[in-house]
Amino acid sequence: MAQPLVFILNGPNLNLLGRREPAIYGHDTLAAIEELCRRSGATLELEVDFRQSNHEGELVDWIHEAGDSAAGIILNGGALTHTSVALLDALKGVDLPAIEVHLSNIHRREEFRRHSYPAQGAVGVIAGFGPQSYALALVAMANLIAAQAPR
Ligand code: CA2
Repeated sequence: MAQPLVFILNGPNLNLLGRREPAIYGHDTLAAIEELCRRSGATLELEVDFRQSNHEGELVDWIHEAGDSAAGIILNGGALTHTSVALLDALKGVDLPAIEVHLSNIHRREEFRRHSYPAQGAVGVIAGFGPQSYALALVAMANLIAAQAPR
């Protein structure tokens, strides 16, 4: 039987990970985080579609695409987290469980990072555990999907 598909969507500048600001975001590249997600997904029997874009509209399009083809969305909106009503509306527009993730603990940082728009459309938020935030989100997503599945 096909495994449930989870979209893991990453926003602006996350492609720069591992090259700058290691004190905040660590030394792992986004490719290394994708590999972690693939391994965690395989253990949890989830198929992972991992993407990154620097463009808000492309992220909105991918959320819509997930609505047609996926069982759940894990979103690190990057800086768009703090500005994008469009990402929130897109999450609200699809009938899927969503989990917001962040590498850093956004509540320990500048005031402007403490508010998230997409969080209002998410089941929950996991922040501050570095790349492990993604692995923890996959465990939570596996539980959400299993709870929905017909028994
Ligand atoms: O902690 C997170 O995961 C963030 O979503 C990362 C975003 C930031 O704007 C959010 O407030 C929290 C930043 C993405 C990565 O930015 C980099 C910039 C320069 C070098 C490396 C990464």
